[in-house]
Formats: sequence, C-alpha cells, structure tokens
Amino acid sequence: MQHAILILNGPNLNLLGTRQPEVYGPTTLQDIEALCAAKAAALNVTMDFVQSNHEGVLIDHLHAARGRFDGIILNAGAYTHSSIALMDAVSSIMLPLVELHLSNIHAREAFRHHSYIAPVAVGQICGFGAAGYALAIEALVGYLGTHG
Ligand code: DHK
Repeated sequence: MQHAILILNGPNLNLLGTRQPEVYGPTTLQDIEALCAAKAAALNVTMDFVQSNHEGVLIDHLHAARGRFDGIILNAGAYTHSSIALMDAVSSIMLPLVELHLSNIHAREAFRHHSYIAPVAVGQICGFGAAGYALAIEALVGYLGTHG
C-alpha cells in the first residue's frame, strides 16, 4: 500500500534562504519542497507540502489530515515552544508525527529547548539543516512500514 504523508511548515519558514542563513542554511523552502518530492518518490510515498505563518491554519491542516494522510512531518517553527493548541491538535488526530527542525534547538537559546510537540511526536530530528527533511521522511516511512 502506498502511504501519503503531510509535511507541514510553520511561521517564518517561507523566508528560508534569506532568513539568518548562518542558523537555518542557504536553502529556500521551494528547494526543500523539491528535495522532499524527490525523496518521497524514491520511497514510493505521496506527499503534500504546506507552509503557514498562522497557528490556526496549521491546526486546520492537522485536523484535515485525518483520513487523507498516514503520517505527518511538522516543523512548527517558534510555535514548537509556545503552542499548547498545536500539541492538543497533534494529540487529537491520532496520526504518527515526526517533529523536525533545521537547527539544533537544544544548542540554542534556553527558550528553544522546550518543545510542546516532542511529547506527542514519534520522535524528533533537528540540527541537520535541509537534509533533515529527507531524514524525517525516511524515519516516518520506516515507522509506517512497521506500525501501519
Ligand atoms: C525554526 C524556527 O522558526 C524557530 O523558531 C525554532 C526551527 C527552530 C528550526 O530550526 O527549523 O526555534
């Protein structure tokens, strides 16, 4: 069976490429989407790739994923560190989710060390820049292969 995955990107990630490249790397979100499409095709899964700067829109995407996707990769941006509402949405939809960050949030400011997403995620990938997206797809597809 071919799995479908949703890759959801939160606030300010639309600015990748020009946004603090020393932290987030030189790759644009459009380039990352292309990288993800290639990885998904190689692993024989379909994917949707979405970005929003709005917490409620991200929650709407999580709710709408039920019945449409088998798993989710979420880079919630700064909402990772603040949003109980996103955490509750992830808990509510009962879909496996991989938490993703370009930067190593544990090596940065203390306020980035806490994640509301981590307790409701299958696992977390951070610190590998754009390559983390491909790693997250591999991790999620591997998880789906053994869990559903
Ligand atoms: C992206 C952001 O926008 C930050 O607010 C997070 C995350 C880290 C990232 O590394 O992808 O703290």
